[in-house]
Amino acid sequence: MLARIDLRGSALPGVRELAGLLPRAATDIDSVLATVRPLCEDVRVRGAQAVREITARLDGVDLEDFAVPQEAIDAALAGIDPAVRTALEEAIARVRKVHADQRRTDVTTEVVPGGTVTERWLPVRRVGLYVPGGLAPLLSSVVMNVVPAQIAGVESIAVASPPQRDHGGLPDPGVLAACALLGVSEVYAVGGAQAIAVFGYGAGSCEPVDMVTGPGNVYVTAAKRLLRGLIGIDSEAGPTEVAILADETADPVHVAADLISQAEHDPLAGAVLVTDSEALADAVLDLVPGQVAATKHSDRITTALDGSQSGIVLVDDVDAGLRVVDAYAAEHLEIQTRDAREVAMRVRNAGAVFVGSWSPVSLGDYIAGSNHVLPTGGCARHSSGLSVQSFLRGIHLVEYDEQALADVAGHVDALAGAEDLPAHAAAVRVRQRS
Ligand code: HSO
Ligand code: ZN
Repeated sequence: MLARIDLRGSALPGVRELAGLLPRAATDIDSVLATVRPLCEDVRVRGAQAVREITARLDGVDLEDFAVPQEAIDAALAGIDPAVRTALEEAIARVRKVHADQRRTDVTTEVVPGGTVTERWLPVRRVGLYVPGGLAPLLSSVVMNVVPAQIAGVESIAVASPPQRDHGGLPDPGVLAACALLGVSEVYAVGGAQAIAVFGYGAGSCEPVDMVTGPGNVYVTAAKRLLRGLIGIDSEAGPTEVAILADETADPVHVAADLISQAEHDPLAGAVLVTDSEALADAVLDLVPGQVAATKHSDRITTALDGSQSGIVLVDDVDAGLRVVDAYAAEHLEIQTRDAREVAMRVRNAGAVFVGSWSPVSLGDYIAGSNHVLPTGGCARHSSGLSVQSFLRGIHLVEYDEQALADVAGHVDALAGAEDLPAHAAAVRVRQRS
């Protein structure tokens, strides 16, 4: 349970080498491409009939039409536990509040008198949002995908989620209820790689989309990789992970609970504690077995915590800990140290940072207002979580008048000459009055 990795006593290696020493799941998307490619191709060629056959084979349900009727969406909302409905409404309100502040305004820059460049921000027209079924029906993921798309101004939003055998082949009722609360009425009962193919190529009543977002298993991710280019994707999501940077001021009960909460997602989930306190490491190791035994999904949690993607990393001090968590670039990073905010402000790489004792990851998963679709597998070194920006494209509008063009023609000549592209220069020169 939670292997120890001791990095104390000598200088830490460089970032890449350090990252290699840290526990992390290796997901091999390439190995499933060979399975996923013919499946996507089948959906492209045979459309709805292929979807029906694949769904029967993989999900064990035979659906004449994988489009979810509006009555089923309405019924799911009517049947939802009132406490869940109220919580979802509050989550939607908070996520909307944060994401509303991400709106971009068009900016015009006067480069020279008579020469301007305007950056316009335009939404993607149509997006497909994937909501996994799998080990848990992530109704909160509906909120995290739909809200930023709506605020960006996406005009057409479709949701796909796997059909559930025990719900008459419909997606999970909580997922449908969340769609209803968000005003999304185009929902498909299709999961896995075939869902991404339906979005990419169109099938049945589902028109092709321009972009797909949302996490999924390795098959979903492989399909996103295959169709990228034809459609935009948010990211290739891997198993979820949390890193906690903690010192001796952290409460080991909290630390253990937070490691376990992410491990609950997936046997491949990663939970990593980075600490300069041997006493904290020992206390957490003492507490984890009891907390795991007391919770429902102890089997997959145990697998995740035992796995080579989880562990406790001992470092000399918080500065060294910061180097470690930056090298790891966690999807979720908790800072449970003295002066947590000051430490958090020094973090460079993380999908989201949870500061101090009262901001656990699961708060952000549901209702902090932040987005929970975040870069995994070290992608936080170069990518951001899902946001309004994810659904916008910036388009430059270039507007020069005759004089402004004439003033810069000599520079175009010089650069076009250097690139041996004289026709480029000529396109400016023919406009000049001699
Ligand atoms: N921790 C997950 C999101 C989630 N948790 C949804 C519960 N429901 C990935 O960020
Ligand atoms: Zn979670």
